[in-house]
Amino acid sequence: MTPPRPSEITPRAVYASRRQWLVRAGMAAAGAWGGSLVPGAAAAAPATAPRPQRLAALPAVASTLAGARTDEALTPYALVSGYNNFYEFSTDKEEPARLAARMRLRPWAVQVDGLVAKPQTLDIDDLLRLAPLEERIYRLRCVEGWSMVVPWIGYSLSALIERVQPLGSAKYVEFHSLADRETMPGVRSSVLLWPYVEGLRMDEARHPLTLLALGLYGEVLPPQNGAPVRVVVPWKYGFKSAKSILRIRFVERQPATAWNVAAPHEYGFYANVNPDVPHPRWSQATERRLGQGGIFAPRRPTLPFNGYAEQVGHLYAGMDLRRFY
Ligand SMILES: Nc1nc2c(c(=O)[nH]1)N[C@H]1C(S)=C(S)[C@@H](COP(=O)(O)O)O[C@H]1N2
Ligand SMILES: [Mo]
Repeated sequence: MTPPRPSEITPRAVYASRRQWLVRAGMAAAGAWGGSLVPGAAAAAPATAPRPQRLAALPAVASTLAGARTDEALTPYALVSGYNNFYEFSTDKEEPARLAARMRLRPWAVQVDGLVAKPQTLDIDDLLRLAPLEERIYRLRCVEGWSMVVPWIGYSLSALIERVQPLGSAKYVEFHSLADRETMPGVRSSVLLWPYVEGLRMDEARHPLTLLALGLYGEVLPPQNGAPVRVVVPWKYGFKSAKSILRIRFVERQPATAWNVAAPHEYGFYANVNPDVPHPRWSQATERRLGQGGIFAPRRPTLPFNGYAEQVGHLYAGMDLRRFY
């Protein structure tokens, strides 16, 4: 008998109880869910009710990395998976949850190439086996002024980077998302150039907090959150965290990234969360935490580097963060 491939392992009984605990812990701390906050999401089941459909369980150990835990309340699963930015499907927040169900997630392979000694193509089973899966609770701050707290599952992108052995000439990493006209209606619109491309400087990509995410809340990623594999860069605005990645390319020059190309004066390449640098059309000084208190709840102050300054501030020593926004 051959051992099951990692993607086939679904020890539900073991993990379900833990997941329920996670959900309950989040809800208890979050208090009553402000249904008025996200009108469309109100149609979805509240996070306390059992979800009719469970995704495959993805066991992980709690990360011990500095910055990967928080006492803050988790954003309820219903909001994490019901209020999404995924422009390949729609510019609406509630539609991706419905439309992304059409995505074809298998087979899926990520091409890792460019300036590396060992270019390779890794399928999802390869990625699930590449390093031990950790649960990391990160804040995600959208440039639009809302934030959430998510128990992601994955491992440091650096594990994959070590595997392909970048050449000295590799200074940046590019992430290319799926752009499938058959299943993604938004790709027919010209709101962005497709595929969605994001990028990081090499030291940012290698920082241990930069997560290659394969799941959340104890399960594989819901399609609308960027299944089957995405990055999560917690100190940057959410748009840096590219979803549904097909290619990771190591390059010499700073990549042309989707939002930077679409509106260079509004969205910089670095996109570090910075309360002192307003977006040209609105302040970035405060944010609204999804699921907490509705639209009348006081906004909370946004922290430099989204609260991860201690871990990542040194990456930008000497840089003018008003110029490199
Ligand atoms: N491919 C792709 N990646 C993407 C986006 C997108 O539209 N397409 N939206 C970004 C933005 S603006 C945010 S805030 C986060 C939202 O992630 P979530 O839906 O899991 O909360 O995904 C980012 N990654
Ligand atoms: Mo965003």
